[in-house]
Amino acid sequence: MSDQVVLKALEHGVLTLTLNRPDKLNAANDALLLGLTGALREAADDSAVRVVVITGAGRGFCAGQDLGEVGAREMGFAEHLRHTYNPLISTMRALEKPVITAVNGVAAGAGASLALAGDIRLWSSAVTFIEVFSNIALVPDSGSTWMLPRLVGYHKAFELMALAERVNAEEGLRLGLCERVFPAETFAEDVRAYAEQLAARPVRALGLTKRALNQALSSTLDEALENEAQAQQRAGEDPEHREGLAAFKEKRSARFKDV
Ligand code: T3D
Repeated sequence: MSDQVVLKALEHGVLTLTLNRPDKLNAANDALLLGLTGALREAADDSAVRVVVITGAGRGFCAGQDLGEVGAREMGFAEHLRHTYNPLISTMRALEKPVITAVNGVAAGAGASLALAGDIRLWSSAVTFIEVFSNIALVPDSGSTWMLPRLVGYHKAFELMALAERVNAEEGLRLGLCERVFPAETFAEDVRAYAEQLAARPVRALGLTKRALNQALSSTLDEALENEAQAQQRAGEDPEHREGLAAFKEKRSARFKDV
């Protein structure tokens, strides 16, 4: 077993980042958080990376902050969040490439926030999702207060946070916390196939789409229309668009990976 807390593997345009502290359900220490953020920043500049997958080793996805480290550190909570979790979530949201959170098992606390922060959330049938913060009398962080009410509405978000209710995969799909649920037995293969399918799409256009959607979450309609115009100008000048048009005219599948 590697002693690296974040494992990296690049195959067929898919960079898989695996949280690797399985004995603690991948509870996050600073090395894991800073390592994951650093790997995402590197992925931004690496043209070989078309899609990023974040997943966990062992039976957990991420159990949130490593509680063994909280008492030992000198930083206050706010400073710690600004140093670790906040840059991680901001980097994921700003990365102009699709990020899949492949949630293989329990996702709790900041691990639940991380699970929600993907552009596409794929869950194993074995997932338990818990906004667990109130069990230790903390406040949801790492973007949960922003993301969860947008997905389920204010009232359900408050209930999930107040009671730290366990959400299983069936309920998570119903609530819109994930896009797909795959059987636990075939989860790794199903995620790989899904990610490779996504990597064959026009990923620069998808990056611009991601940016425009994120801008639109806090803009007026007129601002969104202008952002779309600027993004479309860039997409329209990209070789991906020429390949898409050529493929349409030649009645064949587009080969976006080649351009
Ligand atoms: O500035 C800041 O740092 C603030 C940021 C806060 C962000 C947060 O994420 S706060 C929330 C922190 N997380 C939690 O409170 C979750 C604590 N864990 C649990 O409630 C349960 O472990 C789970 C519900 C996640 C899973 O339960 P279960 O029964 O499937 O597993 P388990 O037996 O409890 O855990 C397995 C092992 O992982 C166990 O170790 P052991 O006894 O086998 O040696 C357990 O102690 C360890 N573990 C689980 N979660 C954490 C952890 N170790 C450290 N930190 C954890 N968060």
